[in-house]
Amino acid sequence: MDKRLLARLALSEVDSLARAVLELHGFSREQALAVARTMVCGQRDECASHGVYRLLVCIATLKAGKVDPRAEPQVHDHAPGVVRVDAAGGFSQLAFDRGVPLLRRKAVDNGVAALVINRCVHFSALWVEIETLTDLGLVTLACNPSHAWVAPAGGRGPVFGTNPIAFGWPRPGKDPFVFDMATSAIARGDIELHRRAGKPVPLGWGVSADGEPTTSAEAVLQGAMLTFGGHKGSALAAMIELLAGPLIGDLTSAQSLAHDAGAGASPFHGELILAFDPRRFLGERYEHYLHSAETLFDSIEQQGARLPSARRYEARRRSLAQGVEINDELLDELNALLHR
Ligand code: NDP
Ligand code: PYC
Repeated sequence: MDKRLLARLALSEVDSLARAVLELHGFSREQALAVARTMVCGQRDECASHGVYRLLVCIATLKAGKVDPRAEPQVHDHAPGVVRVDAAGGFSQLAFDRGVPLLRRKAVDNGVAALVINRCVHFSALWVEIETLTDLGLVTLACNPSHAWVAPAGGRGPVFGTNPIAFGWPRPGKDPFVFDMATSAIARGDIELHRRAGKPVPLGWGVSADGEPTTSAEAVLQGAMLTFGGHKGSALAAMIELLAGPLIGDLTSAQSLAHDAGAGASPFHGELILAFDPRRFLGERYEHYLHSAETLFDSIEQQGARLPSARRYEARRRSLAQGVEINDELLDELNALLHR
């Protein structure tokens, strides 16, 4: 059992802490706001691997000289259905925020549109972006590579990133249907958290550097992670490398790791976000087919199965009412970042 002490903080306190650390270390106000928001959302929804723990990673990435804290993303109207945002070496969040208005216009005009983010440093959970777009009534799909940490099915050496893929479906009057998953058995952030807590990982998350199954978090971090679902996760991971790498003129996970050159910073690559406007697809049939979707969700829940993100939404309601817990050790490390 984890015996560490937990401190309870209001979400506003977590946000102030994250922004203060980022601004103190030289992030522009806009960058700090956008980056802090993702972490606070992660902590709020009890997604510890992408919560405020990531502040440590952000500052380590900055100190390694691998992110521009004052980057000004540039939005380009690339094609009738494509918005391209050059993140200019900054974190992905502000680039995403800057691209959303044009993406929305294009999706509404065309039915479908793509937002391509190039040259971003990336660490966030994708559902934060997905929910921004489902809130606008758009069906959304997003994916990106990371660093080459994951072995292909049948292999034993890292080729793929942890390559998340996320999908969102707006449900008027209800929380959206959202799934967001790494194509590795688990996000690398979770293995890092196991290592920090001195806890073993389940078999199946990864192999040691000599390709042997292991429950040691450290050995997996030094060796290779495994894909989820064997060859199926492996194929999806390869697809994400292609869609959010060469297709958008950006780096694969192997190239991102080479760019890192041992610095241990967050990955540097691109991201692809697709947005579909169901009203443009369906016209007068919109209400009818939205109802079909609700029938699908009902038939899942009526069996006692839960929808993806249901855990998150419950955590969110709890956190909004009661604040969030952060273990003392992490809180001390975060507070230490307030003294440069
Ligand atoms: P999980 O395996 O914990 O969850 C994946 C998805 O499955 C979630 O939507 C989750 O919903 C859902 N889910 C889990 N259990 C069930 C269940 N029993 N029934 C129905 N749905 C379920 O997450 P991962 O470890 O794969 O990924 C964690 C996060 O890491 C993601 O947000 C991802 O974006 C992020 N990530 C980011 C990367 C990056 O490069 N930026 C790289 C890799 C990961 P719920 O949350 O409600 O449990
Ligand atoms: O947890 O795998 C991960 C991850 C990679 C980049 C950001 N998160």
